[in-house]
Amino acid sequence: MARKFVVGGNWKMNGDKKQINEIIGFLKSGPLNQDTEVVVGVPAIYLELVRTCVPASIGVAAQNCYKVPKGAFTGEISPAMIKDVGADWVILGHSERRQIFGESDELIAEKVCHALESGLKVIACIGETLEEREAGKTEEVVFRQTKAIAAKVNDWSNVVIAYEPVWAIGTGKTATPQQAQDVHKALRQWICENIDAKVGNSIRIQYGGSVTAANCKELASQPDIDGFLVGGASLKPEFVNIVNAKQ
Ligand code: G2H
Repeated sequence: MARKFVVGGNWKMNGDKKQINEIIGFLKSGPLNQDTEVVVGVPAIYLELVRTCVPASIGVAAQNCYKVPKGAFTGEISPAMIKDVGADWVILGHSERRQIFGESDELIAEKVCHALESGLKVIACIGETLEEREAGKTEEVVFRQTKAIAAKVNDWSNVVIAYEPVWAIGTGKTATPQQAQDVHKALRQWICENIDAKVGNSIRIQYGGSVTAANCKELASQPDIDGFLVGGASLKPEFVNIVNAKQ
């Protein structure tokens, strides 16, 4: 079965009610390609507001959650809470969580496992740093990050992987379509060989890292790129063009 193109907007720690209204405005005007699944990753405090205002066809994601349902974890939110306010996705393992907040492969895997068990869909982010790429370790790193998740997760049907090379995030330096395709293809093959061929062929792998209206079409034409996770450009009307990138 063909993999449905999926485009996520990761707003990160951006937006206030005024800006969110503007974003909702261009999402509603679209038009958005009906064959593409769209998800917006929203700061936790605005999840309920956004869920109430965006069309039901657009998924709403938290940008993080903890690995247990409730308890003495000051400042954290649980998948149960995300579901309680009507959101249905969570982005986990973003490189900013890994690098700034020190999240390990193991913690991310535990979060992915608990989020899935709680009924959320997960965008699980992986990707190498510039140092790792230059040392020829790109595949080793993305396979290791995926393997950590595979150690805890059996059912991958509600998982989307976002391959986001850290050197391309927010830097304006996009991976070339060929660089991205090479990693996506190698990762799919690794999943086929090490997890399950059915999972490898059906799992959607997004590319993330400085995706814009200007570079999205060529990236979208690559056979193993099944969508995008978009940061900066998801706050602007050009996000509509990125949603519509797949021809
Ligand atoms: C990568 C991406 C969204 P940007 O972090 O996850 O951000 O498009 O700003 O590079």
